[in-house]
Amino acid sequence: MNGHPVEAPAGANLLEVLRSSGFPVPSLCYLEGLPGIGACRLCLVELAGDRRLQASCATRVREGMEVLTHSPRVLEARRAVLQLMLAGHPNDCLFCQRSDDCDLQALARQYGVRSRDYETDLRPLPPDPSSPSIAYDPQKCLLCQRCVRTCSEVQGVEAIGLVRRGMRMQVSPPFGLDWAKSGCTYCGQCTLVCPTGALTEKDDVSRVWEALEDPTRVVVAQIAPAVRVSVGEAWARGREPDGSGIPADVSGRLVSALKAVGFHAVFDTQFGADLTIMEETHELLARLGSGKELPLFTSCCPAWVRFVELHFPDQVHHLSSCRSPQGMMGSLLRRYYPRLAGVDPERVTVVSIMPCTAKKYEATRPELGTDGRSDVDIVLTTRELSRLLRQAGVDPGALPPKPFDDPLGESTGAAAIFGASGGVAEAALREAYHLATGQTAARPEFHLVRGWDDLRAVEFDLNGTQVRCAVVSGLKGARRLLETGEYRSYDFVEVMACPGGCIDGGGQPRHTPLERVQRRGAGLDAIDSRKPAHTSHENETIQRVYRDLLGEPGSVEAHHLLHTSYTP
Ligand code: HC1
Ligand code: SF4
Repeated sequence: MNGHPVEAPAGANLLEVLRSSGFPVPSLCYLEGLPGIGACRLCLVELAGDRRLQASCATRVREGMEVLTHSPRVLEARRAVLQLMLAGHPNDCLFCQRSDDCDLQALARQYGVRSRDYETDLRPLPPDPSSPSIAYDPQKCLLCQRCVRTCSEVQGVEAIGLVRRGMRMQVSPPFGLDWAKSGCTYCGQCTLVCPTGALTEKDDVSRVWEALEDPTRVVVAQIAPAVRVSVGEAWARGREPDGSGIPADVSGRLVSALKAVGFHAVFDTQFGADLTIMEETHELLARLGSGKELPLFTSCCPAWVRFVELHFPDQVHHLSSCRSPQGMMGSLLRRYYPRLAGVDPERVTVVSIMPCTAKKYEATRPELGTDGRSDVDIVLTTRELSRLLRQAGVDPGALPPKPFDDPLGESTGAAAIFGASGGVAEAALREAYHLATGQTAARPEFHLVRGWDDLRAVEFDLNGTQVRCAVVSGLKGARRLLETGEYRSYDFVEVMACPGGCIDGGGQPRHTPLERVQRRGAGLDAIDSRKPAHTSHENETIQRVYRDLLGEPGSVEAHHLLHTSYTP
């Protein structure tokens, strides 16, 4: 490799071998873990004895091969490829959402492409604004197919593909359907891999500014579990408290920052997660008792709920009737918080800060509001939160932490782990054990449901009641579970649409290697360990809300405010 001897297993992917040998060959189409398809032509290399340059992502290593990764021919070819990509690309980088982290822009800079050498007409393709979560601008699309392959080969959803030919080729759902009418679940994994501004979260930052600037509005925020271990990556790197590389919990700094931006109060979605566990565990034990509608499917991931509704409508009765923690919090912020704070509920604007694009869609669903009205007004992803704070000129890393506002800011460790795959199941098992035995003991074996493979199945004995649990991470595994009928072997099934759970949600910072996703998960476990309580009923505010408002888990009022139903 460039004159250096390198050892690699025969048949290994050449691009991977080059990258791990210190030659970071560029690519805009390659996806780690999937076969290379040589679509973007940027990973071209020169092979001794071969007249043509070869795409390294689609080349296998063989004994004795001699590879040049930056010969004059290679560099000229890469510049030409970039020039051709830019020729058909809109010239609006200054205004593009990806302006600060566009892979195409970074490569143009790296290869010294400083002028537009070819002019062509832009492709006559309008954007698709139909999805409440994801925006697609075909003019910015390089047809690299990362999104298409992520949707089909990683997620098993197959909602999008390449359609038409020539200048009119674009990514689209089949039959010219809108994204909103397609099989897209809004998980947003496509927005994590898009190299340009073609696929992005729907940007709602300006709606937050409008609310903050309106003196009649009382603007309150809730922050999801997974955001506090990812958003600080930009400003907390190297400042982790114990040097372990485990991300610090930056929720206190976020509370300070949001207050500085103008939010009236900042609450914790983890309170909603504890409440979800109270309701969902009650529902699980009721279904186990009656033997009906088992298994119970978790319902806090809106992309999974939509996946079941669109792709397996005859299974919707398995979904828990519980709204998600975001939804339960929304309901309380509309009805309980105004009563405590003495404000007119009509004046409250609820903003959720989520690691997730699908939560935008969830907030618009009439089934997940109360009396036909949405309980969450605006959802910002982690990426939009960073933009909001940048626009405001607020540096959370420099602010002293503040606690969440009372009383909907209290949470147990069980709520923190919601953000990683298996966390909802582990939290529910802790509570179910308490309900079955009256004890609140640490049960380390419940941790067995956590992990990184796409399906984990574990059986537990809860005081004589056997509970067969399955935890699925990623929709590809979920499809397999439902298609094969394997789901019938379980009593309780947790599915999170994003591989690894919300810590690598579709609204999280991009370019995250698995190792950093795993550190985010370790960050949530560290929060769980530091909390004085690890089981949801130990949350004293939860007990107070049941006394003041709801009665008991599963009550009529709890159903009115915290549950929903889905129709096939
Ligand atoms: Fe999630 Fe959840 S864990 S779904 O990923 O149940 O988004 O973090 O907020 O609602 O709590 C997301 C995360 C989040 C909900 C909780
Ligand atoms: Fe959203 Fe989390 Fe579901 Fe991903 S796993 S779609 S981030 S709720």
